[in-house]
Amino acid sequence: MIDNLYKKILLSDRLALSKAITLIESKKLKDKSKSEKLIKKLYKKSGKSLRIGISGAPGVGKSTFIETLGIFLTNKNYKVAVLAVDPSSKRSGGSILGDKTRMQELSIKKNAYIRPSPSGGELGGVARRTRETMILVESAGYEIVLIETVGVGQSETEVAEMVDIFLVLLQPSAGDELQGIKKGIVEIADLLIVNKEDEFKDEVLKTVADYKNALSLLKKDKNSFNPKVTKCSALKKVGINEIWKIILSFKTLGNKKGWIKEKRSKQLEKWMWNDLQKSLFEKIKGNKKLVTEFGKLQEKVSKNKISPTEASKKILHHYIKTNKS
Ligand SMILES: Nc1nc2c(ncn2[C@@H]2O[C@H](COP(=O)(O)OP(=O)(O)O)[C@@H](O)[C@H]2O)c(=O)[nH]1
Ligand SMILES: [Mg+2]
Repeated sequence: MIDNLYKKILLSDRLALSKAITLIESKKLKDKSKSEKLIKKLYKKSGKSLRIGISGAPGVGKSTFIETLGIFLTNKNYKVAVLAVDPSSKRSGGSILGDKTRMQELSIKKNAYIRPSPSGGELGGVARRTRETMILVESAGYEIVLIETVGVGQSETEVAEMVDIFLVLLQPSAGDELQGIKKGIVEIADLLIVNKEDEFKDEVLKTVADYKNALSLLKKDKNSFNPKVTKCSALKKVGINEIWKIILSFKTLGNKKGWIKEKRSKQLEKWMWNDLQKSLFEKIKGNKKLVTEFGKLQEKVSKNKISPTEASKKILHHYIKTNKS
């Protein structure tokens, strides 16, 4: 089954791709070893796309923007995959892409593949599955991967850590308050885009100027891409060409100077340690011989008899001892 999926994915078979992603998202134990095998086989075939993350507050226009950019790119004959990381999808019952009829125009394009966010599980799990889905779509020949995430909590950082270029969409504002600066978003964004210029022309101009001004105060780094600020109307499809030009200049410069490669290396190293952290934790917590012992320690912690640090040290100690014998 895996060999068959493998071959078909390399031929860009959509059905095989969807089946493989479902396998990766599955929580069944028997699927886990299969999906691991598949990822291992495909891993070397992946990595050739340009990975773009898109973030921003709910309602700012991310989905609209992704559809507009996606159509623009498929019209240029690029193969485009759209993925989503949405930690809130469990609560709301739907995902940020799944509930949308808005991407209809993109979804019928032959060169586009849209996959809604896997629902359920904690963010770390969703992020891992998105990374693996990225390996699959890249193996299937998708040249540009767009990943949407809501600008809430950890999901932004998680996505920034799996893409080459990170875009943040901003709401035009008439006030002085710069939401992004406050949240530290500017530090991880490569490109800030103020959306809805069709409706809020003056506010958009003001917001762009404010962000440009704020960015000019930040320290410039010769060895990386200095973040840019621009505007668009995702709805009316205005400004997309300019945005694509900025992305391409980022790509060209990044390849020339080696940042993109460097960024990916760092991301992979981090992924390895995160993975170890997760699997080690699962191994320790799932150790049947130690369940009673851990239960006792947990109780002591909750009754404030020993500190959490002391208890966690004891757990690790127990675990190492059990594995020696
Ligand atoms: N006027 C205007 N409305 C927009 C634009 N882009 C998105 N919207 C609207 O903003 C709302 C939220 O858009 P959506 O793409 O779902 O935002 P998301 O939550 O960030 O994904 C929808 O009603 C869109 O039609 C734009 O460029 N101009
Ligand atoms: Mg959306």
